[in-house]
Amino acid sequence: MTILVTGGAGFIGSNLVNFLASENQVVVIDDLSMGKIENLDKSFNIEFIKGSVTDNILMKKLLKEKHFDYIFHLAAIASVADSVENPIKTHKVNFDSVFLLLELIRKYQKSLQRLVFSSSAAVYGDEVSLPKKEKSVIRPLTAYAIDKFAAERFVLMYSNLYKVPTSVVRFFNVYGPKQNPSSPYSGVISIMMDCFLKIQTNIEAKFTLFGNGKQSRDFVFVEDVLKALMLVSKSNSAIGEVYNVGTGHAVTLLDLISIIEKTLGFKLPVIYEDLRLGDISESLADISKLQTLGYKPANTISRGIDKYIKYLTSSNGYIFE
Ligand code: UD2
Repeated sequence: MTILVTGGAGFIGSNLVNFLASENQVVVIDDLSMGKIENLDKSFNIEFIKGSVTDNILMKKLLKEKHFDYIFHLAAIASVADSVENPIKTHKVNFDSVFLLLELIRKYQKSLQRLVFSSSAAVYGDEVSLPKKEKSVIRPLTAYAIDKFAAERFVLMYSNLYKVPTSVVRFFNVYGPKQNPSSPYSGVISIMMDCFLKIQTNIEAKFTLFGNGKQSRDFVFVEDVLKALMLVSKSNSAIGEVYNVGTGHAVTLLDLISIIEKTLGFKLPVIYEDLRLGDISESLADISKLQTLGYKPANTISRGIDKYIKYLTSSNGYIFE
């Protein structure tokens, strides 16, 4: 198979690309704004193109010249805070690129088996009912969430009106190897792990906890996310459908810290600060729809943390199960 992964040098993208490259030809497009070329395995099956999904000329050339069996659109400005600061800039990446891709697929990719668009639990906003089902109230509160939801609707519309085979996944809090901890809005587990690595190498570091730590999230290990992506992309019944990707279990940040401390055998130094503006207190996915495709998350939070620590402390890289 020939597979295009946009944002393929980023966190979820690179894990997906390395996994797919064992048996497929994978083309990666990434502008390396957040991703890193080092995230990608050295493989003859991976072709890397440095460029932006917002570059109409580049995207047209790519979609016109190559034929893809599957496309995973993972390129995005992932930081909600960036979308609040720069809504026009983030709109170009998080919405316009999706629209452009859909049009190019409609014109040039007649044999595409699936486009999987990655959306986010952010579309649910601050509506309090839990767990979130795909049919729960949508209340997107930021440019990021509105762009994701609008793009979702276009992706589904192209399936309904033009018979482009598409599916949408809504990621909850994904964590695991290759997540970049460089921004304060990076995934909280990557920031904790960065702290841990510094302490291990005798660099002073403290973890800043926003709020009292009782807020909870549905943290899903990237390996389970890859399984979800495979199931959604391969299943005919997933065409024109939206799926939550989580575990169906939530943990509080305080519980998370004690799980990490137990695994590491030492305390994480914590500084408490005020809750972030707009922070939601609880998030939890209802994954029953994804389960109908055969999804079964294999990693509890303890197991995922354990694997993540093994990855960080091993020089041999990480082999997915
Ligand atoms: C996640 C998504 C975001 C959006 C949102 C929708 C990630 C990385 N972000 O934001 O894109 O979809 O869900 O609801 O998946 N925290 C700390 N210290 C830190 C960093 C974070 O205490 O150094 C707290 C933070 O205030 C929050 C929790 O940890 O209560 C999780 O933060 P996050 O940034 O990992 O993810 P979240 O749920 O805010």
